[in-house]
Amino acid sequence: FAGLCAVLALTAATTAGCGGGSGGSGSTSLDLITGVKSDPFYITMTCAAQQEAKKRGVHLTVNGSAQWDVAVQRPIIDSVAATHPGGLLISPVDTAALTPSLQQIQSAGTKVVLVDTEVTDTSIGVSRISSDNEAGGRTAAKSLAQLMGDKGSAIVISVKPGVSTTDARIKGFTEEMRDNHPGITLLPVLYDNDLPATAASQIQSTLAAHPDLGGVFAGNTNTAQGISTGLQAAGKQGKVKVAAFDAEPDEITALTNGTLDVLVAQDPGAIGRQGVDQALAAIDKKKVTAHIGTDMVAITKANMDRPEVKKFFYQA
Ligand code: T6T
Repeated sequence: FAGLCAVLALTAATTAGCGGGSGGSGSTSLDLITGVKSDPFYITMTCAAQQEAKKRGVHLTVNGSAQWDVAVQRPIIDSVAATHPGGLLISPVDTAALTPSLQQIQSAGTKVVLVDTEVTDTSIGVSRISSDNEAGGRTAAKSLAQLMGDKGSAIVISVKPGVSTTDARIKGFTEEMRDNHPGITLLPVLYDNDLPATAASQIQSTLAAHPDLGGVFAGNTNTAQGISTGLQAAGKQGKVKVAAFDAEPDEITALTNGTLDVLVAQDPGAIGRQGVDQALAAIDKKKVTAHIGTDMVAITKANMDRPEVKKFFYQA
């Protein structure tokens, strides 16, 4: 996945892969720390943020964790704090463990904007920008239930407990199934630590224990990739129905070949653009919006060629 934009984004100052330059020569400096730097969701967010920073004439430095891990992201936050940026856009990988580091950078004067993921402490951040993940989880449940004819057993595989976005997706999914699709039995949720190989082996062991498995909800990109691989290895692609979050290139391929059935795509570009705008509004003492919800769309094989749907495909 390490596309040109991602590679260049690591160097922060030069970002030609995203359309030329990370920012202007103004004195305002912003930082962006994403969840996982090689994830197409965050690549798409980063490129849009860089374009917006350039348009607004500010410098944006980009960082991201190598994997979904508090121990990897915390030192990045702490080293950015030492540079005293005007604003920090961050996707924290945990709802609680990073709060002390974020409190520290915020109390030193940096305007913090939470992009995509959030922390539970509501005193952190001048603005929070994300999809309505709970609603996305409900959409996934409705689509999956329909594909399963409202009967059979299904499983959720997701990243880790303590991630605001994916926890909200699981909540929306399980509540929708419980309240409106009683014919579907949910197996206990499994967590893959954002590792496709783990998701692949989890789906294969689930199939071995429950050969009647009818449906899967994949909580994000890496999970969906692992589930696709696992179902293909077990010869179950197309037989077990899958609803997944996100729309990165491998997921689009899997939708085309019938391994995945529904993708709940987000608009990471809008999250990145609005993140820059909200941070600058806070720095300039202008009106800041505390919560911004961005669009989502459910993509299927039937609608994936429409331009209004294609614009949600992520870049890599
Ligand atoms: O689903 C996105 C993001 O919204 C989530 O917080 C973490 O996983 C992704 O980056 C996709 O891999």
